[in-house]
Order: sequence, then C-alpha cells, then structure tokens
Amino acid sequence: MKQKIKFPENFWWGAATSGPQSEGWFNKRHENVMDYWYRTQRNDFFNGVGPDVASDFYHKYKDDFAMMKQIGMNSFRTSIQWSRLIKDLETGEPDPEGVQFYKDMIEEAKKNDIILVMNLHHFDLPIELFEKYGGWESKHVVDLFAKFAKTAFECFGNDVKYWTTFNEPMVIPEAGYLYGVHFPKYVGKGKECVQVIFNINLASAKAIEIYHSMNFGGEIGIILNLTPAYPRSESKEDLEAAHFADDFFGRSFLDPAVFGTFPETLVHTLKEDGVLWDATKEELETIKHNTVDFLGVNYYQPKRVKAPAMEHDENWMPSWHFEEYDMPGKRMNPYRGWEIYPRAIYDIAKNVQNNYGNIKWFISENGMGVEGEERYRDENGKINDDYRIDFYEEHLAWLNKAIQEGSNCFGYHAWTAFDCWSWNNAYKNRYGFIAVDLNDQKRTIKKSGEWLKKVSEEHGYEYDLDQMKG
Ligand code: BGP
Repeated sequence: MKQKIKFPENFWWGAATSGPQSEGWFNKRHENVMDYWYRTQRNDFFNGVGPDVASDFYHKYKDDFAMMKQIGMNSFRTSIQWSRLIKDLETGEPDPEGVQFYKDMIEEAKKNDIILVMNLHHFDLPIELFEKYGGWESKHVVDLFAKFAKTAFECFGNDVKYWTTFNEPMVIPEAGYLYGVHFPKYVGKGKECVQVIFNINLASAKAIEIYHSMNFGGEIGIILNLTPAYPRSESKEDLEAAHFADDFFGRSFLDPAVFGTFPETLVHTLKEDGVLWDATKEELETIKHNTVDFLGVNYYQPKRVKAPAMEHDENWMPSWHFEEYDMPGKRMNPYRGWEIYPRAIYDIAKNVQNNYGNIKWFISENGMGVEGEERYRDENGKINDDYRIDFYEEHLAWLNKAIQEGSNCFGYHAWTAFDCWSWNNAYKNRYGFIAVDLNDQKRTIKKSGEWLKKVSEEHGYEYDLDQMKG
C-alpha cells in the first residue's frame, strides 16, 4: 500500500553539476587537465566529444536557472573553474572576465531563489600546475590552491553562503594514480597516490582556514563519495579487507574533514608498508584545526570487497589489502556498469549519525546515467524517464528512513539538472532532469523534471514501501 514519504519543509531539492562539465571553454585564460587531455587525445572520449562546448552553460545560464526553478529546484551546486577565475596562477590574481561571469551567474541564481552551493575543485587542475610542479603531488600546488580559494572568497563571499572545497577528492588519486582512468592516467603509482591524498586534505584544510578567518557568516564543507565497503563474507579476512577499503577510500578524507585526524589503523598500515605520506607537524596541525561545517555525500554504487589474493603487485598498491568483489546477482545499471543498491544511502546516513557526531549533511549527488534516452521521447517531445523516477524514489525512501531515525540530512541533490559532459563517457549516458540536444543546445524537461517539481512542492511523494528492494 502506498503511503506518503514526507521530508522536512525546508529540505533542499536540487541537483549538481560542475564548471568543467557544463560551461564550455569560452573565454578561459588557462586549460585544465581535462581540456588538455581532450585537446591532445580526443579518442579517449566517447564519440570524440569534449568539454569545449559542453552544455554551453556559459551562455545559457539565465535560461537554465529559469528552467531549474520551473522544475522545483530550490538549490543547485556547481563549481568555479580555477582555470577561468584566476589570471595569474602564482599570485591568485583574478581574471576580470572570469569574475564577471561568476558574478552574473551567482546573481541569476539569487533572482530565481535558488540556493547556490559553490565548489572549488571538481577534478579540474590547471594543466600548467601539473607540467611545472607535478600537480597534486606538490605542496606548492597546495599553496596555489589556497590562493585561488582566497580569491574566490574575496570575489563572491558576500553572495555565496555555502562553499565546498573539493568534489570527490579521492577520485583524483584513485582514478589518476592507481587505475589510469583520469588524467594523468598513471597506473600502479601507489606511493604517489598516498601523497596526493594527504596533499588534497591539506589543501582543503587551508581553504577552510582562510574561509573561516574571513567571517562571511556562511558555511564551508567538502563533497565526498562515501560508498561503504561491503565484505563478501563475515570471515576475518574479508572483514579486514572491508576495513582497509573503508579506511583508504572513505575515512582517508572523512576523518580529516570532520575530526581533523587520519584513521589510526590507516596510518599504521601505510607506515608498516613503508608508503606513509610526508607530512610536517605544522601541516598536521592545520588539518587538525580546520574542519568542515557540513558534509556533502555523493552516492552511486556500493563497494564490494574480499580478502586479497596471495600474489600481489610488487609495488605498493591498496590491492595488497583488499580486492574488488564481483557479487553474483547484483542489480546493475548496464549503461554505466554500476551496481544499484539504494540501501547504502541508509547505511551512509547511519554511519554519519553514529560515528561522525551526526554532523549535518546532504546527498550532493545521486543519479542514473542512461544511454540512448531519445528512444523514450514521446510525440510531444518529452523524454519519459520512468526508470529514473523509480531510481530516485527508492533511494529517497531509504534516506527518509534514516531521517526518521534522526539522521541530520538537510537535502537531496541529484546528478544532474541538465544533461552535462561526463569525463570519458562524454554525452553517452544522460543524467539530467532536463534533456540537452547537442545539435542546437535546445533544452526540454523530462518526466523526471516534472516529478521533481511535484516532490519539491509537496515535500515528498506517495510510495509503496514494499518496493524498497535494498
Ligand atoms: C561523479 C562526479 C560527477 C559525475 C558523476 C557521474 O563521480 O562527481 O562529476 O560525472 O560522477 O559519473 P560519470 O560522469 O562518470 O557517469
């Protein structure tokens, strides 16, 4: 039987995107690593489509905000591109055109009563900083990030009340240094990966320190991908593997963000393995004293793990301690190749509630990328994405259960508002509430957009709890 799943009246309903995935290259002073990668190796991207035009948010933001309001969004996250805002990367001096664009865009959000969450880094390091200094392996780059952050706060601190330092920081070391799927496409650089984890934590803490010292009266957080690691079995070995995977992929950013410290078990293991990061006492103090005001959590898929094989790489890799477990019978999104497991949202919420002081948090990304959505377009031009509505309703039901039990969750952002560019997959899988036609950049609201409007107006939706599969 259906019943009303009710959310608080002031709950955030919205969606996220990022500068590099939506704006397009227009009028930028610098290239970021993705721009560079696309310019030099187009074939790495689905159908050879890159971030050069993306969804042309640079020119279309006014229409886009109007449409976002029309579908009931009361909040929206995007990011400032370092490579757009900053003219001189060494001093942090802003570029007037970049400042103007973001000022106008922020103003437009305000006009539409949309709360803006502004993120500072979404995998988009300026390429020069990689070429000159080795990117996130360098502590100098950490300081340059702090200068960029300061400039961003100076320019927009009065107008933006919610900031985040990094989006899914773990993806940078993981995808870029272990598995070769993001720039710089290194494979098996475990030790460097560990240093990058530390450096990004330090960069985040420095930005938080600067923001708090400027007294704008707003809040600053971080966006983490906190997929729990589920062990194959309850055996000691599988449980140890899950503990390591949670330490390495989750708590390596979560603990410093909330408590200012790294998990002891992680530090111990990395030390024993001889790959612990280089850190000074002063840097550790900076991390200790500059923690977040709130958390954003991106959730797409769970991590399933098992004990590692006896044989492993000679060079240190996290696979010394765990392996991915391909669980038979799992529910899949075949287009993205990701498991669908809505219950994990509940587990994440309980973890934050029970083990992280019930800090306030929101779902900052959740979504389902689907290929070939044109086949669902009806004679009126609307894409009927019922599968996406089902996906959201099931995830939201689990989130709601956690909120009923006291989880301090204040909002739900989907990925994404209007279809946007997606790293290697480009525009293969679409995620938006609003469809984007790449031929003419025309936007049309999908059925899920209409659904969101209703949910946001009614603070919930009718749902049969028997549909919660887990
Ligand atoms: C998250 C990223 C987003 C977005 C999303 C969808 O990890 O924060 O930037 O891209 O995943 O994933 P994908 O684009 O790989 O399909």
